Amino acid sequence: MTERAFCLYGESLWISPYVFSSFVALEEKGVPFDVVEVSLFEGGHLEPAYRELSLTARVPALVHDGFRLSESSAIDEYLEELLPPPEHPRLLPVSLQHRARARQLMAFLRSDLDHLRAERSTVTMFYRSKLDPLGKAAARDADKLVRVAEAVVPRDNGPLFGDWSIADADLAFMLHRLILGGDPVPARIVAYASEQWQRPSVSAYVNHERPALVPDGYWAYSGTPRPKPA
Ligand SMILES: N[C@@H](CCC(=O)N[C@@H](CS)C(=O)NCC(=O)O)C(=O)O
Repeated sequence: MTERAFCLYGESLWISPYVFSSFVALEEKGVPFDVVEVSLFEGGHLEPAYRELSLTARVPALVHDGFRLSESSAIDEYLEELLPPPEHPRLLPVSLQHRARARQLMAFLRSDLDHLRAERSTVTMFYRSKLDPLGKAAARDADKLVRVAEAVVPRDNGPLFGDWSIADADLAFMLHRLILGGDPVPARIVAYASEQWQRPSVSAYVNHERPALVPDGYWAYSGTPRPKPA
């Protein structure tokens, strides 16, 4: 299957915010790793072999020397503890309270803003589509996201906790749903998110080669249930 100690199971369009987070974590740690692309639209994640490997039958999943782990934030935390700072680059802030705040933000980004996620899906980020204006509920989510970002992004628009952390990558990803969609975002938050988008570990995922969409669009894959928006 893989020659390297770390193997990340991702999806084949390179549009998953969760695979993104774990990919960035591996890149930051500087360990060699393989990526296996699972086609969600062909139901690859529902195949017995993948269900055997992933507790949740979702991507990402990390396999490390035979140890299998699902859930992107658990993978991020596992890598941080397995390859701890200062010997290895840090994913989470030094201070206990900053670490708690980073986890707070990561949990929020994974559990809230469903309407925004639906109307500014990651397909719209990476396969530019014509977008309708945000509906009422999604606009409320957008306001909430911007309010949160304004509260946590420091005045100098630099990383959230002084030094970079994986929470910066996760927040920048969510903000780019709006930025790439042409939705209004305050200039200083755009400056923050754009700076994060340039980080080499982040841009390695963002600018990864992607396959063309089938002509009828993203949902035209036959025989598979429509997935939840990522
Ligand atoms: N909470 C999970 C979410 C993972 C997730 O929803 N992955 C999506 C792709 S973005 C997936 O595998 N969808 C297929 C499905 O749910 O059937 C994490 O953080 O890893």
